[in-house]
Amino acid sequence: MDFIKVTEQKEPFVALVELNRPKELNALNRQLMLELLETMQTLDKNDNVRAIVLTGNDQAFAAGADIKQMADQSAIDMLMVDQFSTWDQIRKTKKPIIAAVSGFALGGGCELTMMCDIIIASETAKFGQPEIKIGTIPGAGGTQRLTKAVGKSKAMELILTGRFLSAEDALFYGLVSKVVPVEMYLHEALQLGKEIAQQSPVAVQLAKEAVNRSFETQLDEGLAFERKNFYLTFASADQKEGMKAFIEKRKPTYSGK
Ligand code: DAK
Repeated sequence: MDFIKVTEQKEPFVALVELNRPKELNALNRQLMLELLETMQTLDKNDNVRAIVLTGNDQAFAAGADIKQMADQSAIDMLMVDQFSTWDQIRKTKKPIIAAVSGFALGGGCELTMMCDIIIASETAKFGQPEIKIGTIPGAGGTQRLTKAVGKSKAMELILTGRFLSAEDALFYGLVSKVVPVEMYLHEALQLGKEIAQQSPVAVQLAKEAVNRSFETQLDEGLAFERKNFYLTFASADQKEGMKAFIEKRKPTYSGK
């Protein structure tokens, strides 16, 4: 792997995935996205990993898809080669992903943070969809996910002007769940990952699916989906262990079965 670094932290099972193309502000070229997809698919299958933290560096989470690689492409090239399908597949990762964001999270970088499940930001984080400034529009979910996260008026303002959203404003509008000093964002995200990793992996996966379903369905259908996943947790040893441990006043030990 040239552009992705993975570190597994044992007890309790959090994997740290770092985007590693610092000179280009982690611009997301094809190779990096393929490596990221392969990494996510491998971690998804690894029983020792129960939560994933995805980060860049203090200066940039990612400044977008690689403009130099895209500039001369034709619409038909993009349609037929379907090189962007990696983005859709990364979204299918079943384990929880926490984005730890500092510096630029722009264009595809911002869209990648929104494909994650939780965003923790440093005070220096800058979110934006500046594609309009280079004559195009968001292509990996920005018009949809940013609108759902911050509301229509703010999303329109950001997408039609290319302005950046500060960490403080991102918190105000509900795009991120916490803002901390730059020295702390990674630690904060890893701590959150550890807390999630202590829960039943079966329940975590079913809960993630159910929350995500709320973006795709009407309320009735979403509620029915949630109900089925709730019932399904009762087929797990973890649910039996969790409730038994509560009654016996001890900490549960989850097997992920
Ligand atoms: N692509 C390629 N290189 C980039 C880059 C990018 N997005 N962003 C930065 N770099 C490179 C710069 O070219 C420069 O390289 P050298 O010239 O030194 O070789 C180096 O990183 C440092 O950047 P700057 O010198 O520009 O640094 P500054 O601090 O002055 O400015 C900046 C930082 C982030 C404000 C600026 O670099 C910038 O505006 N970057 C571009 C931001 C942007 O427009 N992002 C959106 C790109 S379009 C899709 C999936 C994804 C997408 C579309 C479809 N499908 C699934 C269909 C995504 C599209 C996009 O993201």
